[in-house]
Amino acid sequence: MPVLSPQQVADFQRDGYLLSSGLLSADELATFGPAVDAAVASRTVDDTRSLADKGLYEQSFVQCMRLWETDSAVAPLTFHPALAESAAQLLGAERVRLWQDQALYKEPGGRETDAHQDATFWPIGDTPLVSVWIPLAGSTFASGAMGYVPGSHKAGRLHPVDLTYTTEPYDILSDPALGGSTTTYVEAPTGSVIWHHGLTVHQAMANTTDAPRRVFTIVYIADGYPRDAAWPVFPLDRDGVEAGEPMEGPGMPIVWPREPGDIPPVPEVTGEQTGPQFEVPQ
Ligand SMILES: O=C(O)CCC(=O)C(=O)O
Repeated sequence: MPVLSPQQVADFQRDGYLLSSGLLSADELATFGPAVDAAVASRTVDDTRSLADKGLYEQSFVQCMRLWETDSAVAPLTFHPALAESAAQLLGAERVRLWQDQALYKEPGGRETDAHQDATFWPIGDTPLVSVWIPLAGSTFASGAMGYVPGSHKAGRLHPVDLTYTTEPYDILSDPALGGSTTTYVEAPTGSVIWHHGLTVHQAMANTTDAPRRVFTIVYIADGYPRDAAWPVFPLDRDGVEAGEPMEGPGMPIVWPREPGDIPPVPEVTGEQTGPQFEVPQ
């Protein structure tokens, strides 16, 4: 019995995003929330900078990647069967691989997340890609809700946005391909998650509350697609995947189908990637 209904899949295909509930139980949230908190605290223990001392990218969120590789209490969330099966439905794929997991904690006072498309950061060509955005205690307009330009995934790959401000970021919301469409912001009640297509233009509001907006995301790709180009990207380079070769390896394990509780071995070289996630291809 598929997890998502045909109507939910159709809504996702039309809009490029989908709010869904019932995939994570209250007990699971009560277990995974503190597990992700602990992982983020451990990864950031040496970072004593105030928000004001950080660059614009880091003022949007604290980003801790590939937590499944270092934190065994988080790994069952990364390989959560109902999430992985839902990803397979939305990707229209029989087999699905993990691209990455990450915590995105927007600190109190954290600025907005600038509008962008995810897939343009990576040399994956037209490989189907979908993300699930899991607010561990819900999200509100005040805490940093996500927003999506409905239907923007149909515009194809637009110019990548330099979220790190190494160069002036592309104003993707003004791209003619979006036809003037604007962002729809979505609050996610506790227990719900939001899916977005790899080409959906999305952004997030600032966190005006005095508590962090605690989010975990999992990014999935359909299995069986080749690397499209040689420009550097951590998961492919670590697993020695050359342009034209299938994207597979210990850092990109199959998440669906997979037996419940079967967590793959951690890749030999562990830890966070060295560069920023949102590296703009040169
Ligand atoms: O959580 C945010 O502020 C941004 C999330 C995002 O861009 C993503 O999940 O692709």
